[in-house]
Amino acid sequence: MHKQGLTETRYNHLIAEKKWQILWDKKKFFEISDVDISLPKYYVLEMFPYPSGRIHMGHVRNYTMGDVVARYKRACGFQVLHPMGWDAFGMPAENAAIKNKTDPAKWTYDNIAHMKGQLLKLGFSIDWSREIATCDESYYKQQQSLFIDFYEAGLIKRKKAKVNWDPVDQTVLANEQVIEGRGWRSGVEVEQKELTQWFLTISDYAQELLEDLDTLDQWPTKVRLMQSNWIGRSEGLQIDFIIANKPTDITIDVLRVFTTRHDTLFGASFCAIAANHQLVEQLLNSSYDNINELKNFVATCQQQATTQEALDKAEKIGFFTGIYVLHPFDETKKLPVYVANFVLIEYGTGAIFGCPAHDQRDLDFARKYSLNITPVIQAEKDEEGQEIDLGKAYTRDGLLINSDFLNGLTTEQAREMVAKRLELQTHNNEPVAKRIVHYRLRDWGISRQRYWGCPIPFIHCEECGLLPVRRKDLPIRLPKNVSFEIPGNPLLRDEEWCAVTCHQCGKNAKRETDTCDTFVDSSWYYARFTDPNSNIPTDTQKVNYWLPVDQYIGGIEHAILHLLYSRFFSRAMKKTGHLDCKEPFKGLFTQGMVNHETYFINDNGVPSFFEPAEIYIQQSDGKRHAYTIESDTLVQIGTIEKMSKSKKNTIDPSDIISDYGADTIRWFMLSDSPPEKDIIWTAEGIAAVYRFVQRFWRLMQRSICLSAQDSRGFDTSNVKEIPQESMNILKAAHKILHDYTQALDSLRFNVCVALIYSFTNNFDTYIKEKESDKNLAPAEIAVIDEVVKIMLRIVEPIMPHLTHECWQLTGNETELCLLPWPKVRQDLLIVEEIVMPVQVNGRRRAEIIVAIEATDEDIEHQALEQELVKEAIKGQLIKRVVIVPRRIVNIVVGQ
Ligand code: ANZ
Ligand code: ZN
Repeated sequence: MHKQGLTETRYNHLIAEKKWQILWDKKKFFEISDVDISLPKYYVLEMFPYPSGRIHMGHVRNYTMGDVVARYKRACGFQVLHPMGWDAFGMPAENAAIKNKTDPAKWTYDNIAHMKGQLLKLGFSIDWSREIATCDESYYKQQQSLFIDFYEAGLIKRKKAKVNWDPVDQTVLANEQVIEGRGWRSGVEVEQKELTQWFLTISDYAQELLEDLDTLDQWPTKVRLMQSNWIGRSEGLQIDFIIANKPTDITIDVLRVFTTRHDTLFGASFCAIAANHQLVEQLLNSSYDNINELKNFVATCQQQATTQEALDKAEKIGFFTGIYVLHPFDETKKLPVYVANFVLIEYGTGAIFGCPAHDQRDLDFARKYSLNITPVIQAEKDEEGQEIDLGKAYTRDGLLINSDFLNGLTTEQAREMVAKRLELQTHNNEPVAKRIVHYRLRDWGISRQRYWGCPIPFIHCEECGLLPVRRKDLPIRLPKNVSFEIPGNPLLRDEEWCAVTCHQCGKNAKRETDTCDTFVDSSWYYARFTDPNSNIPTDTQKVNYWLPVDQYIGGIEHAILHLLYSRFFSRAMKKTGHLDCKEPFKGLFTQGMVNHETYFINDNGVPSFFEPAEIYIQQSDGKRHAYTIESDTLVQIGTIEKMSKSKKNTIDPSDIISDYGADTIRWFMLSDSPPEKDIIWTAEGIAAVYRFVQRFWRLMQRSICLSAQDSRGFDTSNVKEIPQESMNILKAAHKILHDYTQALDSLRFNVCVALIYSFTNNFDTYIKEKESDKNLAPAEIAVIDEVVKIMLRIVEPIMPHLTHECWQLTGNETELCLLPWPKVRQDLLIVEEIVMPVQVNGRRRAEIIVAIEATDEDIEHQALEQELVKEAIKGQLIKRVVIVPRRIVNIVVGQ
C-alpha cells in the first residue's frame, strides 16, 4: 500500500469541499437507482423546506442531523434512502407575485435553484435523483389522482364552512391575511361567510389516531401528548334540559347540553348557548321582544376571533334570553339561559350548563351577571398543603357536597350515578341523557381560494352535478400568465380555464376553482419519495419496502398538524390501496432552535435592531460591548433569541460556509447542546470550531505521516507485544468507538462531539511523544494506523469532506464513506466490574453488575431496568434513588 506523506499544513476547505462534492455526485454514491428489496433498509427523512429564497440556520441544523444518521446507517450496512424536496406551493409565492409582479412559478423555481445550490455546498449525502417539488406537475398530478380515490372511498366530503371574507376585495382571506380582524390589503373589517368547501374526514379516524399514539414508542412523549390533546377525546353526557317558558314561534322544547362534569349538576346555576345556536336563530325569526339587542349581541360575538387562544383571553360576555330551563333533578329549580361568547357552536351541542364553583369561565361569568355560586365538590388542601384559593374555581376531583343523593360520593362515582339516573329518566319517551364520546378534532378543511396550490380535480355540471375529472385528463394544470393585479382568486376570474365540457353529458360545465391546502402536499411526500417517477401515486412494492420512515427529523412547530395529517393520509392511502402502513414515521426527533443574541438601539421606546454582520464586539471592564461597524455607535446587547428576520439576529449559512467551510458549520451545529435543545450561535463559537478543525487536520496528517512507516504487517491482536502506552491509546480508541456508536444510535450528537474533543487531546499527546521517537516499533506504527482509521471513519458522518481528504492521504483506494463502520474490539473494552445490591424501600430486590467507572446515571438506569425492581415499584412514585458509591443502590418509593 502506498502512503503519501505530509503535503500541506493548512486545510483548505474551499478546495477540498468542492472536490469531494463533485466526486460524490459523479460517482452517485448516495443515489439508489435500483432498489434491492432483499437488503435491510433505513429511511431517514428531514422535513422538507419551503422554498422561501434562502437556507437558514434551522435548516442547516436539521439537515446536518439527518445527514449524520444517513451516513452512519450506510456504514452499518443498510440501504439508505435520504431524499430531499420542496414544499413549494403556498401564499408567499403569490405575495411575491403581487409585490414584484413575477410569476409564482418562476419565483418558486428560482428560489429552489438557489437553495439547492446552498444545500449542495453543505455536502449532504442526499439522493438528488429523487428530488420533488410539490408544485411539479408530476407530483400534483398524482395528488389529484389520490384526491379522486379518497373522494370515491368517502374520505373526502363537501360541506358548508365559515371563511374570512374581505367585503372590499371580494375575496376569501387566509387566517394569516387577517390582521387584527382586518383584511391585510383592504384594511376593512373581515366578515365570516359560509361557503361549501372540501373536507378530509379525519374526524372519523379520531379514535384510531389517538389509540395508535401508544405504538409510537420512538416519538417524543411531548409530541404524543400534544397530538392526544389536539384529538381531545372526552367522555361526557348529553343532557336535555326542559324549557320552562317556551316563547311562541319556538319549536325547540329542550335545550341539549354537552358536559364532561355531570357530577357538578347540583351546582348548575345557568345555561348558555352559542351565538349561532338554533335557538338564537329561532328567536331572531320570532316575535321576540328584545330582538334588536339580541341581534347586536350576536353581531359582537361574530366579530370576535375564533382561535382558542383569543377565546381564552376575551372577556366572557352574555345576553339573557328571558328563557329558563328546568333542573333535571329538581324541577323547582329554574336556570336562566344566556347566549354567551365563550360557547362554541362546533363543540358538543353548542350549549352548556354552567357551574361557577368548578369552572373558571363559568365563575367569571357568574360574577359578572350575579348568578349563584354553589360549591358541590369539597375543596381539599392541595398537595403542598396550601389552602385552596377561593377566588379561583376548584376544578379538581373531590367528594360531593350540597348535592342531595350524590353527597359523599367521589367525582367519578357521582358522574356514574348521574348518568345512570338520567339515562332512565324520560321526557317525551326519550331518555333525558345519553353518554357520548366527543373529540375535539374536526374534519380538515382543505379548500383554499388561491392560485398557487394543487387544483382540486372536479367539475361542476348543471346537468350531472359534481363530477371528478377523468383520470386520463389529469393533471389539471394551473393556468399560466395569470394576473394578480386584482385581489381575489385568479382561477375564479380565468374564464377560459374555468370553462370545460362535461365529459358525461357534453354540456358546458365549470371547473372547481379551489386549490388544496399545502398541508395536503406535505402529507404524503414521504411516500412519493419511494418512487418519485412512478405514473401512479406509489409503487406498492417499493413504498411498502421503504415505509415507515425510520427516522424523521424536524421542528416541534410541526408536532401537531403536519404529523397528524400525515398519519391520517397514510391510513387513507392504505384504505385506497396505495400503501400498507398505518404509521408513516417510526422514529421522530424534534430538534431545538438556533439562537443568537440581539443588538438594538432604543428609538423612542421602540427597539431598532441591527444584524450581527453590522456589529463588532469589544471587551472592556470585563464586559462585552457592541458597536456598529459603520459608525462606531454603541448599541445595546439584547436577549438571546431564536434567529428571526424581525429581530435581525440571523446569520447567513452561505457566509459561514465560504469563510469556515461546511464541515465547520456541521460540527458546530452538533456540538455544545443536546440536539433537542436550542443552540446559541456565537462568532467565538464558530471560530473555535474552525480552530479545532484545523487542529484535527494537522493531528491526522502527522499521525498518517507516522503510520506511513513500515509496520511489517504487525497485527494489533497480538496485544502482548504492544507497549503499554500504545495499548492505552488503542484501548481508549475502542472505548471512544463504543461510546460514540452508542451515542449516535440514540442521536446524542453532542456527546459524539465531546468524545472526539477529549480523545483528540489524548491522541495529540501520544503522537507528540511518538514524533520524538526516532525508531517506532512496528506495533506502535500499527496502533497509530488503527486509531487513525477508527477516528476518520467515525468522524466522517459529521465532517465528511475533511475526513475524506485525510483518508486519501493514507493511500487507501476505497472512498471513506463506502467503508463499513469499525468493529469495537471487545477484548480491549474489559473493565473492572463490581456487584451492587439494589433495594426498594430498604428491601433487597436485585443485584446489578456495573463498571467501576459507571456514572450514577448509568447505575440508576440499570437498577430501574431490573424486572424484580420494576415489580417492587409498580404503581408507586419514585421519590429518590440513593447510590452509595461502590456499595448499594436504594430506591425510595411512595404514593
Ligand atoms: C358543565 C361543567 C361544570 C363543565 C364544570 C366543566 C366544569 P372537554 O372536557 O374539553 O371536552 N363545553 C361543552 N360544550 C362547549 C361549547 N360548545 N363551548 C364551550 N364550552 C363547552 O370540555 C367539556 C366541557 O366544556 C363541558 O363540561 C362544558 O362545560 C364545556 F365544573 O359542563 B362543562
Ligand atoms: Zn354533465
